[in-house]
Amino acid sequence: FEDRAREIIKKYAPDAKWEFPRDQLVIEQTLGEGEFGRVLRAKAFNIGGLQGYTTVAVKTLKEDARDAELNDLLSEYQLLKEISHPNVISLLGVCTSIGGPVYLIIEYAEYGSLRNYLRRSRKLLGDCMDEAEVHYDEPKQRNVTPKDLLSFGWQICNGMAYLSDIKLVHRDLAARNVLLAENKICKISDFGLTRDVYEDNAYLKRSKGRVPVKWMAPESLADHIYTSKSDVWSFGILVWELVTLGATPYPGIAVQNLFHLLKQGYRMERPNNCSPALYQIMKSCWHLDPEQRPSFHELLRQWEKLLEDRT
Ligand code: ACK
Repeated sequence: FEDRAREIIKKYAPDAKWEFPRDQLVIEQTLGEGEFGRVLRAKAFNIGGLQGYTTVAVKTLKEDARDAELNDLLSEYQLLKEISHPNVISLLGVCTSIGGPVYLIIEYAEYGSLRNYLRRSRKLLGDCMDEAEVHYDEPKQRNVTPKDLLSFGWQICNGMAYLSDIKLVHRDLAARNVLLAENKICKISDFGLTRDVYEDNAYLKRSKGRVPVKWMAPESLADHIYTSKSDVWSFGILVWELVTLGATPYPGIAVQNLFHLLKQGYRMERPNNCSPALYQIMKSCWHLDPEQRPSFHELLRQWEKLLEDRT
């Protein structure tokens, strides 16, 4: 694998601008693991113009990863080099030199994935009604308000509007692929071609890789067509995840039946405590005809109206 890996790495011409010295990176712990990939927390010394040690996240491969996964990691690197937006995760550096594994160094998001954040806050809010009994691991986590949820939706929409402007189709927009950084800033992450599974079973195993069926537009399911309008469909599902504090979409429905149900016009109903205006936005993302769905820029305007109406 080492020799082949070198060949693959060479293809992605080393880019001195992004190369970071391995000896200035101190790995601290594993944040998450998939079948072939691993996300680590580390401290990087003098990275990206920042003085001293900065906490960063490092994406790398596990020992038994194959060429395909290395290709994916390096394609993600190529994509991230071109991207710069406050609501999209940013690349800080890369280690591709001989003498160690390939490391993709990205911004660290202190609250982790939005899905896990939402689910943690649900426990704090609902399951235990007696405040005194709640043990807060993370005091800053405490107050997730309806205003936060609206802010998350707006930020994600903002990041997606940028990605659609630069003609980048995400293909896997979901709360598990949005990270929450300091000051509750949403960062869209994990775009690329195929991706690894981390801890949840949202992906249906298929010969061509794994498919996040419940987030996918009908045209993606049927014909593998991916556009910014199929990302809009997934955004609608993500809004549903926000409102339900990280529930799994289409509860009780088997993924095998979903396509037919959608074709027949079935859509998820309005969740409890979701305003009719917000439900309207979600539903508009779930038009069978991609052309009829709003663009991310249109969604952004609608979202801003929603925010204005609240104040
Ligand atoms: O919810 P989590 O703790 O946040 O679990 C997942 C896990 O790694 C696998 O994806 C976490 N993770 C991924 N990227 C980052 C990052 N840039 N900063 C902090 N945590 C991250 C994610």
